[in-house]
Amino acid sequence: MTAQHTFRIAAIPADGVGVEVVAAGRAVLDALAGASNGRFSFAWQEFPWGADHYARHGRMMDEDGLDQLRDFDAIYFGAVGWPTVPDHVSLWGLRLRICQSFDQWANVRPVEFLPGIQSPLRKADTTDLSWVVVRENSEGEYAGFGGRNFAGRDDRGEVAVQSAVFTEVGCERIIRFAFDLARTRPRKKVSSVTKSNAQQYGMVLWDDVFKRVATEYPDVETESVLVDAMAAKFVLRPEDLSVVVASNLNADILSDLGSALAGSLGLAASANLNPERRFPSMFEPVHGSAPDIAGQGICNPVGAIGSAALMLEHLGLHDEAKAVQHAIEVTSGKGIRTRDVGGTAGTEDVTAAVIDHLSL
Ligand code: GGG
Repeated sequence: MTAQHTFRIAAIPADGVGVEVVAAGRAVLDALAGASNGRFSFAWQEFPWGADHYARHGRMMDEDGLDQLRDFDAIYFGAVGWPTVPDHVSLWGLRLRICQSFDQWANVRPVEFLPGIQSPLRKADTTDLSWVVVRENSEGEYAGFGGRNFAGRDDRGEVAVQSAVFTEVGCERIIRFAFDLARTRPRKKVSSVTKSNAQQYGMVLWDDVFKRVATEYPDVETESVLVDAMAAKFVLRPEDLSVVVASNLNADILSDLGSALAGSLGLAASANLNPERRFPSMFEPVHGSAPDIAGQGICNPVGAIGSAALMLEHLGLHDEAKAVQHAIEVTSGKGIRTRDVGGTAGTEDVTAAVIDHLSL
């Protein structure tokens, strides 16, 4: 990085608690920049897209929104979804449009257990647990192929078809990504998850590619597990996990389970990566817009702040990323927690505590 580097970041708070948690993450990043003695800064541009934009313009983002985003160093996203817009319209109109158009094919979702936070797992100490769910983020069950109103053969009423698409290239790149990630972790292991006993085409292709790629990584342990068995394993043998790679839908479900086991969905961070860096990558908490608690100042900002740490890693600010993660751990260890994880602190209290505990 050259001296006084300015990173151009597009902020898309979008809906509900997305607005509060993006403000929290920005405050942490701006505090870091302020303490960097001019070494780096963030030039933010905020995009007011989401359900309100839909109400005014009939679309979740500007028509040329992708062009507006293309040249940013990264995108920092909040959450999408609001009761006034059908969920499939808001999701496809914003989050998925960005992920798929910018070929952010690797969605990395760490499952981290923080000090002082009660896990529903029946283990005396969970702070030694840590695994990463790698979600295929460009195809599979989210390929968007299908339709409604097919004529049924008998008296079953309307018929809808939703096709999953698995390509050899798509499977291979995400599986290789998982193996490369496993090599950077203390436990070098990849668990591949499918439902290939029932999904006999796409997921058998995935299994075949997994077996082939595994031969190139003899130093990495492997297992192939059906998704139902993997859900049980998350609960019963989480210490046996390191990198879990799965299709778009299966990984989405498993990562929610993982973050609930770690204490709350509000804790989980994620990175939607375009590993080739042809397009900007996007960083966002795993959680959605939580309309039931939006605007009350009580939502958990940790998932969004952790996502800001993942963004710092991506931008090459490795020490700063570690500092943010450390500050999150100190804050939760000191009992400064929102109510979803048993505390009484508000969103801004937790954010201020993380900023106070940043040490570089
Ligand atoms: N910050 C993540 C988010 O907004 N998620 C909303 C959602 O409904 N996601 C479903 C999905 O992407 O599969």
